[in-house]
Amino acid sequence: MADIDALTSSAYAHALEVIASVEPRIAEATRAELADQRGSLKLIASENYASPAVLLTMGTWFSDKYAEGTVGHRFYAGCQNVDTVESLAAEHARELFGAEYAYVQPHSGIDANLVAFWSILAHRVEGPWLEKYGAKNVNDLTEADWEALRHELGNQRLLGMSLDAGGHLTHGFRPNISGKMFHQQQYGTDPETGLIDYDAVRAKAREFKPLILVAGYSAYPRRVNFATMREIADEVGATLMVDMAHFSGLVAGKVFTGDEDPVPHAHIVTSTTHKSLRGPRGGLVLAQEELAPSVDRGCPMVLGGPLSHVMAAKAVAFAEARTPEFRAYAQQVADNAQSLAEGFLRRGANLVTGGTDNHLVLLDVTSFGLTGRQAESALLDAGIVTNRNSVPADPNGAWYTSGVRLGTSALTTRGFGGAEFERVAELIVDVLSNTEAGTTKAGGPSKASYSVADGTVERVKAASGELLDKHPLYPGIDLA
Ligand code: DSN
Repeated sequence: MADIDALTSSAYAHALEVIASVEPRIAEATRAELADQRGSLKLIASENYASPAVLLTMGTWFSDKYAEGTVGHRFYAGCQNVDTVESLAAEHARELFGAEYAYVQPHSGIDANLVAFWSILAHRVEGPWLEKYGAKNVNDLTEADWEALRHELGNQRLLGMSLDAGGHLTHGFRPNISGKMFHQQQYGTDPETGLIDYDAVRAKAREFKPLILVAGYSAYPRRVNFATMREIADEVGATLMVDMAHFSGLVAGKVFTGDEDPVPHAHIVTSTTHKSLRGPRGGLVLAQEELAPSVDRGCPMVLGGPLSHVMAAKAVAFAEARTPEFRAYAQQVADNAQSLAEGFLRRGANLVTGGTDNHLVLLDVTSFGLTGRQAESALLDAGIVTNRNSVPADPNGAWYTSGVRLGTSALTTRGFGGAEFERVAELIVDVLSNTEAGTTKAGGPSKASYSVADGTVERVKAASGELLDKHPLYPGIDLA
């Protein structure tokens, strides 16, 4: 059996030499990035560490091939090997998630959502319209009919979770294209519990009658009942679209099953592939059979040419996610989030919804007298990488915010368990309780400046260094 660590180490050492022969500063920045990632506590809930096999798959000549279209139906010649890659990635995705159809071309989560929006519009609005006019495609319509169809396509409704309740920008947030291309309304969470109130979602859906009901989140620390969401969608004639970008690893790893697994319940499911799923950066759409023909038009309808090297890496990552080891990993991600939350609660910190049952924790930092921005910066000084995040009805808005979002996917990949996450909570509370908000030049309270008490950064860095040394990142890669 080959020594995979030795091969990986040698592959990267040689690759960096080749890069340095052309642009040494890029080779240097690449080395520095590995050192930074190795030396910090990465708690950004949307990040992870892909395996060397996934990373290496992205660095090949598949990058050089154009392949617009779909498997066996390309706008370019010579796509036989891309067809192999795309078919394999789609097959793995279908089997991993038990989906009827998988589309692996989206370059990102936002692209995946755009493909889903357009495929729903094509299926629900454009298709019936063309049928009414006996037309095969829009080129067969008169100019006046085309104008009317465009009006109809641009006049549809979308109901999604609001950004400050934990939804994503692309779920109808007004400044995002999704909030401009649809008439949108948003559902929030219960002001007391911070949880989704399904009766309130139902009431809003009955009143608003959306074409698309979007479920899923990027900063909601709880599970969602997708069976109930589907009931609501069916009741009002909506298409249920679930964006599982954040928790697709927990779906793949069978932590979320039954009503918590979106795939059997939603008409269409979108995801990224690099968050809890631990693959390359990219997007994915899973759909029920009836939507497959319109999803298949994603490129060139919405997307540029597929990134064949990334589709290849998706195939490798999906193969990894089908193993028992990945299931154990996914369960550990959820268990570790519990340990992190309990560590905070034991120290009197406030968590949105009072805890978690997925991979993320949303810490409300107002009790420390800080904004999210101050907390994020102070933590970074101490080598703890997080991102500030709004809390529901956030008084500090989306820029300064009142929260910090923390996820367990990346450090679980490094091998952190419950005891380590309990210690991480202790270190974060140590930093925040030793940080003071600053003042503006005019002497008023600042939302950005802060000061950390002497000795805190050194103390916390030393403690986190011990944790990181016990669980090295990419131990097989030695670039010395
Ligand atoms: N940037 C991703 C996140 O952090 O959740 C979503 O777009």
